Amino acid sequence: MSWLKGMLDKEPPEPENPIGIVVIGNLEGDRVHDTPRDMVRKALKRNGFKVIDIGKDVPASKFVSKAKENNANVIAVSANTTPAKENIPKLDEALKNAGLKGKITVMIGGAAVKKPDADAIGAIFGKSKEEAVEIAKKAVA
Ligand code: B12
Repeated sequence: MSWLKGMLDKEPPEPENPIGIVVIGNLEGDRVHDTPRDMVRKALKRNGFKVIDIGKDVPASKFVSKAKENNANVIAVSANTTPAKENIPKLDEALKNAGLKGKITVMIGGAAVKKPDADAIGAIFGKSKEEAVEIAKKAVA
């Protein structure tokens, strides 16, 4: 499977002139599901974004500090387990503490979340990598 996956979906090169910067990770409580995040990261890179991947089981505060540090346009949160979904409100808190609330696009997807979970903190829900690309492109338009 990993051989097949590698053949089908190679890591795209870093874009030479990125159209925007995205920080992506699996929110704290999601310690294993890197496949959905990988798919979204690769789709974003293929579409011209510089993507900073901060990995799995990442606390909300780290998403925000990495976004600030890198002057990112978008925070992309993958939440594929219920414990990760329950940590979504911590993102809102971290954004407010950093003064980034309303100033950066936050998109959320993954098997454990639905639109109302994202709506609750004023984020945008995306159900696929295609929607992730669409949302990120709108954010930098
Ligand atoms: C493969 C898999 C695993 C693998 C992970 C391998 C890996 N390296 O990724 C393994 C076996 C390790 C695993 C473990 C567990 N899993 Co699991 N797993 C799955 C499974 C079968 C497929 C996930 C997958 O890779 N799909 C392929 C991707 C490409 O498709 P996708 O998920 O639809 O992704 C798209 C969208 O979600 C979206 N998207 C994803 N992230 C983002 C982010 C943004 C910003 C946007 C816009 C879009 C977006 O774009 C993606 C690409 O188009 C799902 C069930 C399912 N059918 O989804 C369960 C599932 C996610 N797992 C589940 C669970 C419960 C677990 C465990 C907790 C089980 C356990 N009791 O131990 C553990 C996790 C432990 C932990 N602490 O985190 C549950 C979660 C339910 C919940 N609400 O909590 C699911 C839904 C199964 C189920 N029906 O119960 N799992």
